[in-house]
Amino acid sequence: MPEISKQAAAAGRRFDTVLIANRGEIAARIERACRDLGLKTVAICSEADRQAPYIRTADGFLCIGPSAAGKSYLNQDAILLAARLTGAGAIHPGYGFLSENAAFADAVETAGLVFIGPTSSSIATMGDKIAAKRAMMAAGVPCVPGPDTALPDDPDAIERIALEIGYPVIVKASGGGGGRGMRVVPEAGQLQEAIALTREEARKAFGSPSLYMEKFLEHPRHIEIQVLCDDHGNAVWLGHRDCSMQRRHQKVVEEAPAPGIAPDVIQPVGMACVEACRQVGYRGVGTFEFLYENGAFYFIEMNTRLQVEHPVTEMTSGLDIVQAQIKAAQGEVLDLAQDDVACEGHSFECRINAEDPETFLPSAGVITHLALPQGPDIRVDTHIHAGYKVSPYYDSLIAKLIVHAPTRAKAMARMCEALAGTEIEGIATNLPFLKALFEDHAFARGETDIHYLEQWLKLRRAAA
Ligand code: MV4
Repeated sequence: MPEISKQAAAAGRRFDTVLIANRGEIAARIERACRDLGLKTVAICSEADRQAPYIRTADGFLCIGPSAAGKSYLNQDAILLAARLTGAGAIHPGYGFLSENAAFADAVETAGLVFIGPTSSSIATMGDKIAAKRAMMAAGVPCVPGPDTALPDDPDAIERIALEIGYPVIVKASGGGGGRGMRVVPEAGQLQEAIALTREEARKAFGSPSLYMEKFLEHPRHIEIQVLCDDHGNAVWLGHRDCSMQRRHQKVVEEAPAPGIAPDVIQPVGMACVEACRQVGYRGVGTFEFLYENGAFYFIEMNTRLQVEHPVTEMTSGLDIVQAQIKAAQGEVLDLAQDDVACEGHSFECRINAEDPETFLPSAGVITHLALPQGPDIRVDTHIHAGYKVSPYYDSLIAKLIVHAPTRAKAMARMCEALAGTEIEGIATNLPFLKALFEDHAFARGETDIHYLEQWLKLRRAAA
């Protein structure tokens, strides 16, 4: 694009007020980033969230509907109307809710507002897992063995693809992701039934029967690469995170960097991610998810949103990822080259959930007593306070405890301190379980994979 029209395009993306289309800790986090950038904020809320602290501290707020998310945080028309009524020029979707909804991003831009995220077409491409894989293979990002095309209908042709990959294979819905719509096939005898079942599920859940097939990796770690891009072809990667500590596809502990990965192993993968961003014209922040097994990386999905665990990367990189995301949405040129990115030390994040530590059932109610840890290199991202009422309507994340230290061992010790300094009464939380996990020796040695936490919980239950 010639320089003049580039500037014109950028000018068209300026805004001075951001509507925050989310709730909880991330609404508070986004509000902070806007304030730091000198932008005004409009908070929206459901009836259940009227008393939340970030509602009071925003420059304006609007209650847009009842407690059920479907009638408030997922109500696109209500959010667009709220933006119009309050004069907001941009909408930040946070994570979850409408953050990866291509139709919403399109509706926001069609209404003449800025969607703080990538283009609707980037969201749609990455939401279609086959299209995403094809784009990644084209850019030289290492992918899991298997075709980057949809499975044919012919059972014999499907069988040949599985044989070529080699059992065990995994069948995934193109419209799925995050653990939804997939099935492991250990051997040929179970292939056709698995295809039929997954196809039907995909048709119902995602409105498309399109499936693809990959080699099933049995003991991988989940490692992801954070990228940051502008609208002018500039892109950088901000290091990597290990998110293997998860239960039922819900991450519990994240860390940066991923332990035990040599710089010369991760470096080409990071560069390939950056190249992929340039090729697809990606804008803003994004995350490339990989499985890592026996020293090799395999791309599985790209997340086109700001992620829950972005703080561990902020701690190691020293960058404010949310501010950078907003500036990219404004059409600003990235003020950072790859050589300027220097990740230092080690960071952990614990997700504190309002849930029963044994049964994991959500726990709602009033927080009667709260003490949060503080000190250098301890960060708490939260919206809760003593007297806050935890609602049963939304996910159970109530706070994120984040620490930073020069080494992984020191960061673990600091997290133990931070957990010891956290007191939450009135509702059940997973604090006892997080404390026990940070005493675990295999975790301390970095010897984990995506199945570790669930096995650890099983053993713990058996011992109790
Ligand atoms: C896989 C896999 C093994 N092999 N793909 C689950 C969530 C979705 N993002 C992809 N997932 C997986 N894909 C192949 N070829 C294992 C998983 C998987 C997983 C991945 C990341 C984190 C946790 C997980 C838990 C179970 C299964």
